[in-house]
Amino acid sequence: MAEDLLVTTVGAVRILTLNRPEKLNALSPALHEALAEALAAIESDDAIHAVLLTGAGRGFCAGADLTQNLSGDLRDLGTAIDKYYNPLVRRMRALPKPVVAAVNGVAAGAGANLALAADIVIACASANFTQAFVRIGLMPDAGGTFFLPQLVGDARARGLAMLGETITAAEAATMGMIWRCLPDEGFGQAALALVTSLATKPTQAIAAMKAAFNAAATNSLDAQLDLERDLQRKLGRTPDFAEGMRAFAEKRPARFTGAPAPQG
Ligand code: T3D
Repeated sequence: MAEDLLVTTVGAVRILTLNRPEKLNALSPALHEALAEALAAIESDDAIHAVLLTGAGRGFCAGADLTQNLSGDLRDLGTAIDKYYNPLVRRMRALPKPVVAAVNGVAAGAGANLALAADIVIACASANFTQAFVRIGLMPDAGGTFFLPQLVGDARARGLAMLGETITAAEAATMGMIWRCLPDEGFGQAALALVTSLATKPTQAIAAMKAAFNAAATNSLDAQLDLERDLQRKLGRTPDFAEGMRAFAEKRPARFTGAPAPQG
């Protein structure tokens, strides 16, 4: 049987490919468990600087597997959310490395919100997004009611959630839901190029940005200014900052290593 999640490494990039194409990569318990294991491995691997999340076949992810999830103890949807969806979103947001979602096809329900939990979302022109929950009597989960208003504003978030309409990747980009809509042709290579470029950037700075953007959702301006000061102070002590300054003075591109600041 094919693995539900394909895990490959290209340089400092870990590629996670949801691999249940016959079900548009719907999230089964086994796929959730594979994702949790893969993200835990990335957390503890200093050689991995960036993550690419994508789907096999014509879909990105059709959300919860409606043929598997709704049985046994998972009939209580809160149990499934506690066990799988919330840890997944928390893990992606807390990971001190950038996650790029390359949406290669339909992203529906929790599949759409899984993409939105990434740091940067790109989608090919033929991809689309739908908050499909309302069609089956549910509400957005996997962080949808948090991410959507932040990204597209309250009016559009409510429209998307309550109407459950499908929007194209181009519309998603226009309304600020995703970073960019790219042509279908060469999408895989473009996604890899983007994440490879992210992997060469100063890892500690990217991690600090991620922490700051996460905190901004709930911080006051005062608290956020203090956080920026504290994080920048730490970055000022990293070898990557020293390298960035040297490279500037020498008029050459910086070669970052991602090494942490020396202790003390
Ligand atoms: O249970 C919990 O864990 C709680 C958490 C819930 C979170 C959620 O995500 S709820 C929302 C779940 N997702 C959906 O409601 C979307 C269901 N799928 C669709 O509406 C449509 O499939 C799509 C709009 C995504 C795509 O439509 P289309 O016409 O391009 O493809 P299709 O023909 O509908 O699907 C292709 C196959 O994938 C088909 O199988 P078949 O008939 O060829 O054997 C279809 O049944 C299967 N498939 C699609 N989505 C799912 C799925 N199988 C299982 N689960 C799915 N979510």
